[in-house]
Amino acid sequence: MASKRGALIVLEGVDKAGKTTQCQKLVQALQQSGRPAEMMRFPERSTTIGKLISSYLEKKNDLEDHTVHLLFSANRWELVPLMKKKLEQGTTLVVDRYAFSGAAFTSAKPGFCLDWCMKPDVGLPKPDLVMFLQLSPAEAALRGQFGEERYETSVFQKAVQQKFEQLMKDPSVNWQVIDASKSVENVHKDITTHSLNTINTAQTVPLGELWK
Ligand code: ADP
Ligand code: 2DT
Repeated sequence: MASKRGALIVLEGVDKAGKTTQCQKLVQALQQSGRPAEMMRFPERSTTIGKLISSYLEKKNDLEDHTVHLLFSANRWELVPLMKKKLEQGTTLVVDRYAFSGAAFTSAKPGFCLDWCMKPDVGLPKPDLVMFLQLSPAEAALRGQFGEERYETSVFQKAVQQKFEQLMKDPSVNWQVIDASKSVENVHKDITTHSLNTINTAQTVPLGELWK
């Protein structure tokens, strides 16, 4: 019998919602309970494409908006073979941002529509679960100042939040909204419950294709 595949689990949300904190805690909890799991993040800044994106985000270079959008997508596509291999080997992948951030951030810029922004990511491995960490701008502000990178302003983050809300209306994606205003431990409990259910069901269904 073929071995059981891992689940593709994505955490999304606006800046400071707790995505990185929760991805790390989830991977640790899964590993401690004997389930193979690894964390990934997008953008993955270590590749050649990722380095271009990183210097754009750090405002060290300027890139035309369509171009950088396609680079973010290419940065996901270049990791697809590795993702598929790990999933097939039974490793659950916990991913900090994915195509949803791609579509939400670019479509929050003037002159872009959500539909165009989704197109380059059509056919990517479809997450078995996407958890959206919901946090109001006021609560996010309590978690500290915005950093120095591109997009880190409250006006832009509000526009991004609205785009995420549009994306969450799509019933072809398994969205779960998580109340990210709770304590780190309580958010972790909610995320773990959803993830364990997903890991069990993913074993019996093939990996899907996103937005197809
Ligand atoms: P993101 O990856 O979504 O930007 P982080 O995980 O980096 O968010 O967390 C942003 C900041 O908020 C960090 O200082 C982190 O320690 C803090 N934080 C994360 N989760 C919570 C929580 N549930 N309650 C309070 N502070 C939190
Ligand atoms: P962090 O590394 O702090 O998550 O910031 N982004 C991300 C896009 O504009 N498009 C994408 O496809 C992705 C994955 C979100 C990364 C910043 O890059 C934005 C914040």
